[in-house]
Amino acid sequence: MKLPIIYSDKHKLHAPPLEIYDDLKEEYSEKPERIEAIHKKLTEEHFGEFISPLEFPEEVIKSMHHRAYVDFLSTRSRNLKEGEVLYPSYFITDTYIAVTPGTYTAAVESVNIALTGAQKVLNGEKLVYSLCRPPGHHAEERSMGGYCFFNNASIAADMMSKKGRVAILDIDFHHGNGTQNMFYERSDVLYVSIHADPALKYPYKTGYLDEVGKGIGLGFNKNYPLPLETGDAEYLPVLRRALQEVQSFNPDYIVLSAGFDTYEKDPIGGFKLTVPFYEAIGQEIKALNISTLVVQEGGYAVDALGDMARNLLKGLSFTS
Ligand code: Q9C
Ligand code: ZN
Repeated sequence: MKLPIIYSDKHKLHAPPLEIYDDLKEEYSEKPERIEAIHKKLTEEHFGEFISPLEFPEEVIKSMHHRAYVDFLSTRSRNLKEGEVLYPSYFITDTYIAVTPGTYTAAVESVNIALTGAQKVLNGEKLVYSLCRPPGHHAEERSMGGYCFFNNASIAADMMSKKGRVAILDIDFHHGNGTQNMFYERSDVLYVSIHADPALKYPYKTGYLDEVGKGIGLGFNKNYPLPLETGDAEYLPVLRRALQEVQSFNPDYIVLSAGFDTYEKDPIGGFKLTVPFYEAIGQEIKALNISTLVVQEGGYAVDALGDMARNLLKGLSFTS
């Protein structure tokens, strides 16, 4: 049985030229080539079967995002003329992110990719890869940020939570502030994240050890902030502890927010993980023997993304 990989080329509609950072304009790191590099590698290696996403009603997005934010993004994006770029000042948590005429369509498609994957896992697939772009884990209920518009993994996890217990494991280099916030006061979805110390790296405001959930959600949020320069050897025991946390929650499903910006040569990261190590990460997760939806988040070293994705999936695969 081939690994289902949910993919659409509509992400190319979102390709802002520049991001603004501390008053500097630089190339937009979150570019279409990222997903195309992964698509190309997995195609060449006949790794998995590419499947187009289904369409889901906008109301599903509005079940996790405030409708005023969704409507704002929809209107502002679609009212732009070709070639226009908007740097919004509302419903946003930082200065990097840019909106183009195709942004809303691409962001909705990214959610559809996650939801199509979620549905397949609910229907009994043990492993599905949702090749989402734009990424999602920095998107909060009423704000975009960190290259993210809608929180693909959270919307998928919420849908899956109606059928069973869901643990979200976030291994992107950055803390998933959006995902944490969305489930902070819930006990039916566990959020566990391993990421760079937010005192030093984006998103700065969240991702600290003492954020452990609130109210009924107390104890169902767990952060593992790590120092810069963290390598394979230091990462592995932390991953194992995080996975113990996941296992003791006894989930029916795992949603893996998979970022490859932990890679040693990532241009905006700061860890030192090597390309072969992503297979070990996959194997550790697979050892739990829990149905897993992999949702693509960050990762900006375009030339190595295909190899990292293949290695992670190889480690996660039950067949090979
Ligand atoms: N000039 C994700 O990985 N900082 N988002 C960029 C580069 C923003 C990353 C600074 C980091 C956001 C999904
Ligand atoms: Zn990231």
